[in-house]
Amino acid sequence: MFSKILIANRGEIALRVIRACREMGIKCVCVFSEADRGAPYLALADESVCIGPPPSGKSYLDISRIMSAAEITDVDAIHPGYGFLSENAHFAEVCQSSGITFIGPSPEAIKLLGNKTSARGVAAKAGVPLLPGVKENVESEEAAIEIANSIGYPVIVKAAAGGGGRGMRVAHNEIALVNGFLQAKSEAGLAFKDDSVYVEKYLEQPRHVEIQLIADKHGNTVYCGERDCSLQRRHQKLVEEAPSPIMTPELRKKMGDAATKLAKEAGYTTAGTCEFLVDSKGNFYFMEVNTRIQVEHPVSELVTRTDLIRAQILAAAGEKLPFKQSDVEVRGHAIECRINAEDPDHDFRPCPGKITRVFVPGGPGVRWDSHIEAGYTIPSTYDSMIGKLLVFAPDRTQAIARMKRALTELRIEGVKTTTPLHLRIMNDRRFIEGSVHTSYIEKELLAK
Ligand code: MV4
Repeated sequence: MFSKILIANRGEIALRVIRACREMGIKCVCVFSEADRGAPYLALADESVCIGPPPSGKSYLDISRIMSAAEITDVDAIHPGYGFLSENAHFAEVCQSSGITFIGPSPEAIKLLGNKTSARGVAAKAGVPLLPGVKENVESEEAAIEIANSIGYPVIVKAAAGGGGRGMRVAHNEIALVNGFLQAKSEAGLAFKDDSVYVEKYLEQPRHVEIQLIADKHGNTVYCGERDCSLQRRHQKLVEEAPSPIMTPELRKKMGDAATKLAKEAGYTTAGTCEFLVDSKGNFYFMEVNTRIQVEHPVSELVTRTDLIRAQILAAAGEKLPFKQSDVEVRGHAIECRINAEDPDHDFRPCPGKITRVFVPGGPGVRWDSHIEAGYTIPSTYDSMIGKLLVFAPDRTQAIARMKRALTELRIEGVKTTTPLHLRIMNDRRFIEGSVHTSYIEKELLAK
């Protein structure tokens, strides 16, 4: 097992990894930028090292600064958290060649699954359902039109190197397709330095359901149920829950087996997520693979009674998974609300600044994953998520009641937060019914 891990991240996920390390008896080093100097979570690490100025390009995204900190502190492994360098194959390679374990999949698996076109190839080989479309990238407007004519409109043009909704265009007819094709291509070229795009059937009002995977280096791959992340705004998730309100044991097994096969086909190890779009009839289609631990992993931890960060570290260290598929049972219901320092009344503009007062909810079935405290100043340099409020209850109805209670207890003063919007969602008829889709927040709830 590792004796010391460097955490190449900040905020709540850095704290989540510190907590896992402490419980596992592993020492940990936290790197920080000038903007995070003095942040309270740093005191909980065994060591902390300043790696540069606030801009992430000169700190949390600077591979040479992080590797220097790793060498100075003599760590065995690096945990990348989410965002920043977590899905950077080059960083995973640098770690490998420096003799430091990257706590994540191999550089080859990151590359293979990071590109949507090659990931679709892996999915096809593993027999995972794909939306109608073609296997290869689409090179011309004429080729795009030909595909659209054969699969029928609407279609979607997606950047092969994309993710999180960038470089995407929906087309309901030929004119929109030609424009969308050129726009997606130029957006992708600028954003990812790779302008390849592909075309597939556009699914209207789908749900976003993702399968949590964990795999060791001995060929054991296990899925830990699913999360429903349909409630998003501009591709930023707001609320996640497990199980999905539309799930049945049969569908879970089908989706879980499909994701497991895909992971095995890719030689995947450690923690990852296979994302699917699900239509109103319960048909599911491969969307993409996230080769990192995700923000919303705690909802899966709660319903499967696992510690995914611990399992991820064990797997990276070459140990066998501490559980097998038959040990993983989905029980109860978990909901997560992302608490962002944003003003929902002013187009969700970020509200960095000093938090003057905090009251953290507690009581039965409440979990608060956050690095904030009263007196903490939220830097303006990074994302605005300041905490994740989670509840766990025997069923969905009780989980919603518990979340309403916890949101009412939560007090964060000094900055605006998304808490009132979450209360509105918890009281929304369509959310309560479980009948939302991926455009619900933008097209319906916020449009009201
Ligand atoms: C789609 C889709 C409908 N049909 N693909 C958005 C993020 C990117 N990973 C893929 N996305 C979508 N792909 C087909 N063929 C709808 C979306 C989509 C979406 C998906 C999940 C969660 C929120 C979303 C919001 C808008 C569009």
